Amino acid sequence: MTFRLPKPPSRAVSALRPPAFSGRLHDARTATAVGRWLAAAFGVCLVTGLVSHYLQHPPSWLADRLPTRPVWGYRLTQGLHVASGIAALVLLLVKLWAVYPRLFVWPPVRSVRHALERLSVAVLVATAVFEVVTGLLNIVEWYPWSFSFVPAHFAVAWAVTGSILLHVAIKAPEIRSHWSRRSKGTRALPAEADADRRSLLLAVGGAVGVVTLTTVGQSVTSLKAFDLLAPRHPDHGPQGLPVNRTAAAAGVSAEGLGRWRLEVVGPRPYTLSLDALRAMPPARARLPIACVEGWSVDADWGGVRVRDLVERAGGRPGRDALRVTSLEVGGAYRVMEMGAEYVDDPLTLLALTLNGQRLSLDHGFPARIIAPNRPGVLQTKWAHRLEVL
Ligand SMILES: Nc1nc2c(c(=O)[nH]1)N[C@H]1C(S)=C(S)[C@@H](COP(=O)(O)O)O[C@H]1N2
Ligand SMILES: [Mo]
Repeated sequence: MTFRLPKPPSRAVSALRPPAFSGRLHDARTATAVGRWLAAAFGVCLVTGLVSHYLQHPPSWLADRLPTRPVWGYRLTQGLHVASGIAALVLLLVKLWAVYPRLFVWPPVRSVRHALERLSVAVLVATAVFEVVTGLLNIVEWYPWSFSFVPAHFAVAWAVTGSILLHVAIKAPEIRSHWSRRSKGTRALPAEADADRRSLLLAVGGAVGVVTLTTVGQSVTSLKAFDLLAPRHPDHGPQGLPVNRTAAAAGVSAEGLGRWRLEVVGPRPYTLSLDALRAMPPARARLPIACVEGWSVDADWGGVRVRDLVERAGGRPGRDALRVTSLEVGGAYRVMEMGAEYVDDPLTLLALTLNGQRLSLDHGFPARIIAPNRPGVLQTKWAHRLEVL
């Protein structure tokens, strides 16, 4: 591959001329080959991102009808979301490298149509980079910006989707002629570059494979030995489980917990001490914590069925929703609501133990919520008040 500098300008105007690119891989066939994998990664990201969004913020008609099975559903979709997002990062860099010489097309604008096309590509690049970069920084919990991650990432997802669809529509003739094993039609390309292209695509596939293998162990625990690059390791944390927000960060301290009482508000409100709660009919469940940031781990939880607590307060499991409030002082996850389907599920617990031990303070002592097929952010720790709605 060669990169030729522009010839010395003979006249003033040619000083403005762009560099000449003679690299054989900066062509439409490479762009198509990488682009379709990138589009597939973005497609998986969109679908799994929507699942995550609607599990967290269901519209009212869906609020009491979310599926609580399979219990590992969110673990799968969110694991895919983060893995496909990480793969998209690699693919996006290669795609941008393949097409960047087009930044220098001359003249920069040929017609109104051409100007609009270039504008649509600018929007596509900006929104795609925004999604991948904000997603990546979110999984390492670094927020070097002032906007709120979730609404921004959600809104821009639609802008990327629209830009991709528009781009595919505009480029449809080129995509079609370079899709199959040999480029066809009037824009057929010389075959010499094919060997180089095969090497490039092999390297890209290898890079995606390595990046995936060294991060996916954060959610696919059978591959945890290879989890070298992900921000979390499934085993690292108290009681064999990572912690996103510690008790200290949430402003919850061990002092004062001696006076802790569970308050249950409903037609027949009551309060329970921790000992009284421990004396209730015990229940167990093996369920994952599946964090929106992509890590997830299965654990054995023991405690009391939320259904039993609601029934005792005169609530109607299967009909009534529930609001759970944490001891946490501030924070976006202090108050959580769950629909009737989760309240009713026998696997939804107010957990008191984790893997056979009393919950540690960082995992939500004295009591936390654990429910099947729910995003980790809704598995409220340090619960102290349940309100039947
Ligand atoms: N009160 C409260 N509960 C919370 C959180 C929080 O910030 N505050 N974080 C949630 C998030 S994002 C996750 S992934 C799980 C993690 O639970 P763990 O720390 O026990 O592993 O707790 C959830 N429960
Ligand atoms: Mo989380």
